Amino acid sequence: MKKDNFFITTPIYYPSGVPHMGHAYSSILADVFARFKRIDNFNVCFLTGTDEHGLKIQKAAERNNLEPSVYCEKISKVFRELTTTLNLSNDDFIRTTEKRHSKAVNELWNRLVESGDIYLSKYKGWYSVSDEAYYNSDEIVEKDGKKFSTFSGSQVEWVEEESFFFKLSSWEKKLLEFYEQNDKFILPISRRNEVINFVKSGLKDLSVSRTSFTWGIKVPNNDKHIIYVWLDALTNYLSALNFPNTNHELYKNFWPASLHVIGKDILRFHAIYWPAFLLAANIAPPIRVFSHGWILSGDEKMSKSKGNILNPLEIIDTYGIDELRYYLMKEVSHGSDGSISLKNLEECINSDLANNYGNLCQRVFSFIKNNCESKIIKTLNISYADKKFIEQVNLLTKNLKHDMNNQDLNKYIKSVINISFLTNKYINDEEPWKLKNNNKEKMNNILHIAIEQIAKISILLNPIIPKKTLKVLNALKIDKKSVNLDFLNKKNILSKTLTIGDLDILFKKIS
Ligand code: ME8
Repeated sequence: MKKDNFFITTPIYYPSGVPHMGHAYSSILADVFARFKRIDNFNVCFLTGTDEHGLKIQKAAERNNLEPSVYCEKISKVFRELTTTLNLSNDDFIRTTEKRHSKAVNELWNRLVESGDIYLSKYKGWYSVSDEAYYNSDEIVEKDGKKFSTFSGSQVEWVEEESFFFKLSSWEKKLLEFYEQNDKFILPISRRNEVINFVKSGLKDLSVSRTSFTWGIKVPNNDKHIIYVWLDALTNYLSALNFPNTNHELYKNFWPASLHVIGKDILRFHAIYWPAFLLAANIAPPIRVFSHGWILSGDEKMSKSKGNILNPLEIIDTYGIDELRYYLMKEVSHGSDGSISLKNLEECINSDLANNYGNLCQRVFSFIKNNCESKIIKTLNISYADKKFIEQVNLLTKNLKHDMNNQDLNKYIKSVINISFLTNKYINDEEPWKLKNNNKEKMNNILHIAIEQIAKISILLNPIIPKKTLKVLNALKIDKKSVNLDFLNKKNILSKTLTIGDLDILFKKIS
């Protein structure tokens, strides 16, 4: 059967400092969606990478006394290593300093020139190097003689220079029509409304080249101008698919992108500029932009400039990668901001992983090992209590695909962990240990029903905690190929006669 294609991306990261929890969060979130689509039998392409041009990076290189290319090589490697540390399943890692990328950017630029959407003029206004963004005067506040963006809090500087402009203003109406026709182009809905209101308030033409520095892609046939880093960076989503070779398999299979996962700070670029560039260049816009909130430390965005970073690497060393992945996905509400702390992390590991899912696996596996020589056979029909339990589980699995397909991961996790809770309860209520001497058949049945749920829960949690769930699935002799969602169509996963392997402690309780 031919699989449907799904192209999912993370933002490409600025290699301007060490990776922090915000980066980890954005990447893991996209990874969970990518892994889910794979077990839902989609042909997935998952892309991440580094955004290496522009003044921000040039300045970071200067601070480190390195040539920008040498600096980028070094820091991009750190981000590439992060993909392994976070156990990301990305299929590609793109760098905007690669040739395949500049080729695509050049082509996009030329198309915009040909369509008459680019003209030469002069930019006079505010610019934030830290955001690589232009701001209107009504988005600026003054504090201690310095100017800041009200949107991001970053310092801005006044810029006056010759610049090419993109006719963004002429795309206002078409963008509004596009949002109207594609009502799930921007999720969550609150962000969609924000974007629509911003566009309705009027769009100004966008400066898309700079002349005051050199680190970037040159405007074709013009050595003086460097292409605006956001026009450059956004194009990575196309260059990874071999654009402008639109006959290439990757491009044919995966464009338009199914899902760009991004933070709310870069929503304007993805939900306004990006579709406008693409529409102007006669390229289909992506299907969806999902904008997540910020990870906060206390009440503030976690960021290097604010010095309030929880280091993901240290947390992984102490608690484990699956533990961090689960915590970030469960605790941070994906549409809005979320505050994280070590205390909450430990509570979450104990309550959901150690006491709930981990305990369920451990108690059932060790019971079967100790009382049934690791072998169980299901012979009886299901009882009324079994039926009731299974119905409850089915109710909880009913909307799981829908939740994931709407990026409602919080709801998804809540349902799955509830199945684990119910399975623990089922065992408590059914008390298989009391049947050891007088009704082995019934005891086998109960254990089989419980372990079938463990298999289901492990598959459902696999996109979030891939390492630990694979341990359980291996012990159940479920091979990688069989880790998929086919069981949601009412199929049982395990055979009636079952021999299980050993399972070590999955999650240590933190005291
Ligand atoms: O924006 N909480 O790169 P970046 C949650 N190069 N997410 C956070 C965060 C926080 N505290 N801090 C950062 C860029 N992020 C551009 C992207 S794409 C064509 C170019 C998220 O390294 C942020 O929202 O500054 C963004 O989605 C991602 O990390 C990369 O941020």
